[in-house]
Amino acid sequence: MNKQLSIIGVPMDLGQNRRGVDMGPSAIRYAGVIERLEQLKYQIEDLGDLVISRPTEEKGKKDNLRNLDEVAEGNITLAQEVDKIVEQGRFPLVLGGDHSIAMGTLAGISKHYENLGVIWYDAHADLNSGETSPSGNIHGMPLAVSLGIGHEKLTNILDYQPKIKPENIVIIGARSVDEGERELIKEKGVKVYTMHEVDRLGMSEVMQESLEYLEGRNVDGVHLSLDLDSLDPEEAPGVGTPVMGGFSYRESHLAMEMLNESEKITSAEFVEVNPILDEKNKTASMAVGLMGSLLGEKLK
Ligand code: Z70
Ligand code: MN
Ligand code: MN
Ligand code: MN
Repeated sequence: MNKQLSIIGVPMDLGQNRRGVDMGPSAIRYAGVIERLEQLKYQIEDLGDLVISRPTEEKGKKDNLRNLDEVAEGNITLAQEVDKIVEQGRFPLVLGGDHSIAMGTLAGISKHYENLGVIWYDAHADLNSGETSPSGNIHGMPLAVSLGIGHEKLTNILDYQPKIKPENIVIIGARSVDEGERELIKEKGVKVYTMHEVDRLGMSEVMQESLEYLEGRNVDGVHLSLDLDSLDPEEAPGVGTPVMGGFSYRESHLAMEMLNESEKITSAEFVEVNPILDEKNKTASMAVGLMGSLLGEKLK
């Protein structure tokens, strides 16, 4: 693992319509992320939180894209910062914020790779566009946008597209997928382990297969995009969009440990922590626990 790590917080909540997820970076910091990773001998550069424009009222939903201009603007800023981090040979760790920020993160990272792989650990597929979205929430669109599908203001962040190839993606934990997303998954051949498949195979097998799959694709880096709503809301209630039947903290730990052992992960983001809906900051604490495992915490 690259021991030079840069942390950046993105207080973005305009990609959906429940306030509070903009406080995610503060909650994760409060849960001790820096101290936790310092113990693992990382040399940490804390870049603080980005300034995200914060309209207090909705800025319209033209083309079924809520707050399009503000979300695009914030993601361009994030993309530029992440670009610099990777340029300097450092590992970017991005703290969300709603999942719309994955568009900016991937834009900044993928420039530096020929064939980036992505693990999308989420209850959702985030493969909507303005045309297919039931909500108009851009946090349900970042994976499609990264494939070059969606509004030009989003797909063309940092002036190139697409950011990733559909066959270089593995979605793990999907259990709430919209009709348009289902069609796109089929059409593009995106690899998906639904919750049903994780239950049948077990997390260990799913992670092993996922890593082998990406290796077979000859990826030259793997980005982990982890939406905390992948976890069960009984355990992690502090998320914007709770969906019953999620992962346990324990099996998610196993997933993170296996990713660490693979030595394939080159960047990561943890998103959708909403402290307003949380209980005693436990969702943010779980995020920090999972980061610890991903980045090499071991019991022996
Ligand atoms: C739904 C939509 C979503 C995250 C919810 C939900 C999408 N598919 N994504 N929470 N992170 O509105 O597009
Ligand atoms: Mn998501
Ligand atoms: Mn989700
Ligand atoms: Mn959400």
